[in-house]
Amino acid sequence: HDTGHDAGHDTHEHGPERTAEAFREVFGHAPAGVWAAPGRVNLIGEHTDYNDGFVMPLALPHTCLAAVSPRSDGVLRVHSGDAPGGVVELRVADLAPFEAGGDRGGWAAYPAGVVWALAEAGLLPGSGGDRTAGADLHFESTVPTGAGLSSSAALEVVTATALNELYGLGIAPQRIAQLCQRAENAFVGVPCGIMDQTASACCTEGHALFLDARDLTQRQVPFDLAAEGLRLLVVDTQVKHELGDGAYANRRAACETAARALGVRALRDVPFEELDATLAELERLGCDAATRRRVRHVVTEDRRVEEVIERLDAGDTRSIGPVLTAGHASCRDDFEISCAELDLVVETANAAGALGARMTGGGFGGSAIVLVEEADAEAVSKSVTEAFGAAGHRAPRIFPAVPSAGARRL
Ligand code: GAF
Repeated sequence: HDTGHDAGHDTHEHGPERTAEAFREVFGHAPAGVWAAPGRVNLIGEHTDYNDGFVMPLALPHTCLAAVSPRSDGVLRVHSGDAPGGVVELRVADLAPFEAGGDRGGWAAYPAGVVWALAEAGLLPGSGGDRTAGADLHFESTVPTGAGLSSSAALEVVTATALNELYGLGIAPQRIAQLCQRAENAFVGVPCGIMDQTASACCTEGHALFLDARDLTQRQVPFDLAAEGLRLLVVDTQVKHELGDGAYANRRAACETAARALGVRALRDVPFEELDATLAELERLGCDAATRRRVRHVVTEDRRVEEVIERLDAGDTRSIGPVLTAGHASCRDDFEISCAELDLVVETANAAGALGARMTGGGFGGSAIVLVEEADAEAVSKSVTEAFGAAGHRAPRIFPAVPSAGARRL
């Protein structure tokens, strides 16, 4: 199912009943319920979240499902229908962050990290001293992995959402996202921002989510593409370049260094109108050219998010196309996080009549998004697939990004 024009495998073939049944087969008893949390694409606002800036993701119909039952013996048992290795059994009291540079423990580190973060925050029953809360969890995901579509955030958020409800913790969705980010930063050891977890926890059907990553205020922005005869395609290049992980931390460090040099809390505090003066000041301060390009990306990208919102608010959805493409150029030339495959998607799609296109997510492979007239979707997809063939790349997976619901019980 991983070549050509893929339908996207957004629906779990046998639904929550199948996931519950698989849970029963693995653990020998029925789950208390089944929860879902989606993957995401980001419409605009890349590498702005950890600069306290703006992002605008939307949830995909692709979800991670979790069948879950609580335990009262402090034991955590996790099992994945998508990964080999059987049941991983851990004691909640023994959970500890992985050593820097060490083995991150594979997929199980994500749900384990969430349980650790809940315990660390004193939210798990018994987590004060005698930790008694535990859980059995079985996961099945349709979020493509390694495709920059936030399969890990979906895994984290579905875990937190299920435990929140099972233990009656009363944690609001945005706080769930923060706990999941804490798990990923401190337990798994990935220095991500807050966007992906927020998208998975807080998105709603038919909307893109505008998030201010500083004060965490949100706005659901109507984004009903079908009603306007438009389509947003996801093009999963199916490549993941090795330098990705280190480069993310490196870009983040460059942004933080520049903010410190400028004496601001984060690059969010550099007004777009003062960009040129700021870049000149950074040069005077001895800041290298690459770092100055990183700053230019972040400041112009925040402005592009505002521009996209203004255009959507004005009901002018088609006009966001060139803003998306400008965002790609900035990711490619200033932030330097694109790659040949992503550039090829954007160039080919635009040449074939798309309204705009850009890479989405962290970069160095993964996925691009393409905004097209519904009538042109087939032709544009075909052009991209053919261009990949001609360039000797593996065929991409192409499917529509239908703005879908955030985490929920099924
Ligand atoms: C990854 C991170 F997890 C996000 O926090 C964000 O920084 C994104 O890359 C880039 O916009 O998905």
